[in-house]
Amino acid sequence: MSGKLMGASVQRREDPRLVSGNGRYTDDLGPGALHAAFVRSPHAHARIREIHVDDALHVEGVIAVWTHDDLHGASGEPLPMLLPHPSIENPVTAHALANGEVNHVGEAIAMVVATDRYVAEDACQRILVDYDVLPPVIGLEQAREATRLVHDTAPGNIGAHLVQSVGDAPAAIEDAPHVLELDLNFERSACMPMEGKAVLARWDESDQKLRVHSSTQTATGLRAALAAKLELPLSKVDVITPDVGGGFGVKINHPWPEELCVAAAALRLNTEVKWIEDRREHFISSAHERGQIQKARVGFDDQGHVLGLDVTFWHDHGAYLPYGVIVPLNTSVQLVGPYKLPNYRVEYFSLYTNTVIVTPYRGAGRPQGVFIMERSMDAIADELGLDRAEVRSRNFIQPEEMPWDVGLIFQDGRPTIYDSGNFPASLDKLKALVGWDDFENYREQARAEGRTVGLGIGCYVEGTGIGPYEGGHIQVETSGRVNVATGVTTQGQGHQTSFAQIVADELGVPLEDVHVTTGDTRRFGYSVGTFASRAAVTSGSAVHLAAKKVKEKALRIASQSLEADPEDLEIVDGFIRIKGDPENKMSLGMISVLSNPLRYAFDETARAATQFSPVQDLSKPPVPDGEEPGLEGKDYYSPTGATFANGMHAAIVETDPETADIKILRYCVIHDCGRMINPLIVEGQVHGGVAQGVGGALYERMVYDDSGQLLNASFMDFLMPFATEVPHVETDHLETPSPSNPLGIKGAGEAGTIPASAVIASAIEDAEGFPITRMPISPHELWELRRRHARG
Ligand code: MCN
Repeated sequence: MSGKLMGASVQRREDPRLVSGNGRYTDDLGPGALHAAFVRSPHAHARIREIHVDDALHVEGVIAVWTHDDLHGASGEPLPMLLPHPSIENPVTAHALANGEVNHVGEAIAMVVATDRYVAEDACQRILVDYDVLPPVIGLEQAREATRLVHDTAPGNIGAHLVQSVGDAPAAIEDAPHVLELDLNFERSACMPMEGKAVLARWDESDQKLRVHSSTQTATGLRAALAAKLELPLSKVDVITPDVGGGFGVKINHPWPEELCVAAAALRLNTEVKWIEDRREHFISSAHERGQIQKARVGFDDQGHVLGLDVTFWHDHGAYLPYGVIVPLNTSVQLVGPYKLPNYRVEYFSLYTNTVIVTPYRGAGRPQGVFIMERSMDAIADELGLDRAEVRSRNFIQPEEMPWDVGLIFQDGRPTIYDSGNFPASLDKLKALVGWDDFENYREQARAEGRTVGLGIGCYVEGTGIGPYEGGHIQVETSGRVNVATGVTTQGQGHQTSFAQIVADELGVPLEDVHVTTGDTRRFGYSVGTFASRAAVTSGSAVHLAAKKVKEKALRIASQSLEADPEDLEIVDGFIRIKGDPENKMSLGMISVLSNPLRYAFDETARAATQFSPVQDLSKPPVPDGEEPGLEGKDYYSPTGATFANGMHAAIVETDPETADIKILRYCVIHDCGRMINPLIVEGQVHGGVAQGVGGALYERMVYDDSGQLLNASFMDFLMPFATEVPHVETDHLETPSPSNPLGIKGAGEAGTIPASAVIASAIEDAEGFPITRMPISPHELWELRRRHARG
């Protein structure tokens, strides 16, 4: 690659359109569509005796009312388990519409299709459901007690259970000179994309085809699920993602009940139906995450080397288990971070509760795991009176020890092998950036001014870029326009810019000539989707490989036309020319013309191309024998394992002595995602991630009462950080390229979120002088902790 654009901080090309109100989201489409609304359970746990729909059917404008019994064939069966795993002992998934029982407030029971949403909502009010209300299981304490069960088929409320180990942690801890026990809990929270879930489905009777627009993160997955559930051939379903206002994990499809019901309605009613999730629905019927009770025992020597770590945690996965165990698996495997753990044992229980289901939310279990590891490091340092950065550094895996086998199985079923990273160098950079060695002076100064400040630190390693594959297709039009298609979807990550940079570099064309399409099954049918910070590694590599193919083909054709060896050719500014003879050149558009069997002189490029093939010979195009028509190429990239991005964060906080208000004064990030395609985009990703991490540390939690009602299901009550609460993020990079993919990339999309809670807890603890063991922490809770601590 010429490297001109790879690594350049190009402004995101999609932004002018999006920030000037010209984005097109699912709700902007289908102006004449019918609208769906859903009747949802007001109870956390109940049997359904009867559903009376007659009144609703008489409301003017109502076209259809469906309950479970109206979902025929496969669509009436339970929704699939997206990611099965051997640790799943008692799998239970929901039906699209409740089948005789409900297991959380908000579970869909009936669907109304009407001429507009108002009518549909009004009709929902006319549907009467008779319930036998059952006592619910709310929160992990009740789930663990298991005096009540969410599902009779899941004894102990256990969905999944796993023990993983390296060495012999209990024995190592037994023999260790120092042992600490820590409780390190995380409350339930959720990501809150600006746009909720959204689906618009249209059945085309003439083509016998279903076209679905969706704000999904996994277009091909949704297509496959809908085809299977609606018993249609795959080729009769198209899924298109228009602009999407954020996903953060909650828009990975299994499919969602509403998507299936709306698509089924479009098909059966031979029409177009739309459903746009409202905010309350997003709170009570989408997905949450983070809720875990975690216990750790750590044994260490006098120098602070960890000799053994034994962790048990309980994960709250809600009422059903459609997404498998990605979240607890990530906690258990990735809490190891940048450290050598000779003896490590982890056991998790993934438990059912009568609350909203869980999907992986940005970071996906890693923030909880990093909280365990990093709080342990701080506790060790405090116990031994050592510097907290020094303790970390004594336990680091060294760069020359890469690749490093952690000894555990990763979520993709392969061994967890760190491919690259230089943790000591990252720590040095972080210490310099935050002014680690000067902090005690700063603390003294602040103290003299009556201010209490603290410095916190957190490190993490994150497996990114998992397989099994992604692909890329590139086609050069005769005009020279380069069309790139890849199957991953985009929710705001800037793929239209970063993938265009990769292709433009490889083909030697201006960035403006390259146009990227994502998330449209009509353009690219084989894909896994956007999650787990995987698109840059997988799709990025695939479009790079496809561009290489196109370039090689272009050089072969140009070599014949220019009568020169391919090695003597170069591509500069979209023209292939003979090295040292810049006048002897042809554009990629001209090559595209030559490689088209029917090449009439429609336009300037085509006419210009005829100089290389003056005789119109319809029997054979003027390209080397065996070349397929068209200047295009397709390739796939299949990683051999995850690539491990990593980073270190530090924060300085100030806590108010009176009100216990917590203010982040500085937030510093050293980030290693290998070679950066676009540092500006990476920094944007890191900043957005830190904002979500700050939310998780200080504000965001789901508050359920004992009956399973979510008490803060609106933005009036669910606190998120405003721009005023998100600190300026000071970012610096360390690029240790991944040896496992052609461009040396590691993922970046979740990095900012992962260590934020650990770092902020570390800083508050440093300011206050007592342990912070639970996230999030509000000023009120800090104030209570102070009182408790003062009392001893
Ligand atoms: N990138 C880069 N150089 C690298 C790595 C990445 O320039 N070495 C760029 C990529 O080209 C891409 C962006 O950074 O433009 C993110 O790439 P990657 O880390 O591969 O993440 P994905 O594209 O797979 O996106 C998924 C990731 C996840 S898992 C969540 S959750 C998340 C996130 O992205 N959700 C987001 N970032 C988000 N950003 C927005 N605006 N909205 C969301 O919903």
